Amino acid sequence: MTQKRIFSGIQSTGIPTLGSFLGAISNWEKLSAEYDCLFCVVDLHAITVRQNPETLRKYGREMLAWLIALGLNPEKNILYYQSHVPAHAELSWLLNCFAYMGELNRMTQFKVKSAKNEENINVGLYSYPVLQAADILLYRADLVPVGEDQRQHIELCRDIAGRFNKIYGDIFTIPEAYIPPVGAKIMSLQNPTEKMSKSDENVNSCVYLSDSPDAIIKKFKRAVTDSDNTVKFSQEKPGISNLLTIYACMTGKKIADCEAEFADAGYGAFKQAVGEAVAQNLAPYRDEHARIMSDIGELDAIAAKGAKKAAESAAETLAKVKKAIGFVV
Ligand code: AQP
Repeated sequence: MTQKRIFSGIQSTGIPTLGSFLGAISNWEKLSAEYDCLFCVVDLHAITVRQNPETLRKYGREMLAWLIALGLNPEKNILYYQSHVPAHAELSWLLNCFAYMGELNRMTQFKVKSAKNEENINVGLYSYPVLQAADILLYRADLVPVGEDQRQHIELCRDIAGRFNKIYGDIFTIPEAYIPPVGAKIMSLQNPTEKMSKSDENVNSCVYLSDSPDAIIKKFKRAVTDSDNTVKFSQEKPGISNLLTIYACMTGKKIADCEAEFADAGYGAFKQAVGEAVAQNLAPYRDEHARIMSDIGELDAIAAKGAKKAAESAAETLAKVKKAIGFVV
C-alpha cells in the first residue's frame, strides 16, 4: 500500500513563533514518521503583504533552517520554497476559475488582514486561499496539518476540489485538515483574545523560536492575565487559559493536571514555571538552527533538491488537470 501524503506550508514573513511551532510544525514532525511529506516555505503567500526584498530572502532561508532544526529531516521529507516550483502559481490560476467570489468574501483571514493593511488590499491577499488550495491539491495530499486559523481555508480547498471533480472526474484527492486537540490556537501574550502572530508589531506578544531563555522568561512574566490569581482554564480567563495550554503542550501533561499543580500558587510562580518550561524546550532548537544557518550552501542545496522532487510530483497533477479542462496537450 502506498503511504498517505501530507502537505503543509509556512510563510516566510518573520521568525516562527511558539504558536506556529505548537499549532503546526511540532505536529509535522510527529506525523512525518508515518506519512510521505512535503513541507514548503510559502514565499508566494508572503508577498500578499508588502515585504522588503532582502528581509524576505533572509526570512526564507531562516524559515527553511527552522524546519530542519525542528526535526524535519530533508532526507525523508521534501522541503522547498514555493517560488521554486512554478506549478503552484499555474494551478492557482486554473483554480481561480473554479472559486467563487462569494466564498472568498467569507474568509476571516482576508477580513482581518485587509483591516490591518488598508493601504494595500491587493488581489493576492483576496485570492490567497486559492493559491493555498493549489499548494495542497498539486501533491494529492491526504492530510494537511495546520492551526485552527487555517480550518476555513482547508474547507474551501475541499469545496473547490469537489467542484472540479464533479465536472471533470476524479482528478483531485480531497484532503482532510489535521488540527491538534491542544495548541491549535496559541494566543498573543499581550492580547490573549488575538492569535499569536509572527508579524505582530509588539514583540512582547510573541515568543519567537530565536528568543534567548532570559527573553522568553521575561515575556511570560509580562504576559497579560486577569487579577483573580487562580490558575483555572475558562473562557473568562483567556490569558491564564492560554498559558495553561502552552504549559500542557510543553510538559505533555493534561490541562486538569496543570491546574492541580498550580492550585496553591499565585500567577507569579505559574508564569515563571511556564516561561522556564518553554525556554528549556526551545533551547536545543535554537542551537541547531544556528548550526544549519552557518552553511548556506548546504541549505540552498537542500532546497534545490526538494524543489526538483516537488516539481516532478506537481507536473503529474498539472498535466491531468490541463488535459481534463481541454487544453491542447
Ligand atoms: N498562534 C498560532 N497558534 C497555532 N497555530 C498557529 N499557526 C500560526 N500561528 C499560530 C499555524 O502555523 C502554520 C503556519 O502559519 P503561517 O506562517 O503560514 O501563517 P499565519 O497563520 O498567518 O501565521 P502568522 O504567524 O500569523 O503569520 P503572519 O503574521 O505573517 O500572518 C499554519 O498552519 C498556522 O495555522
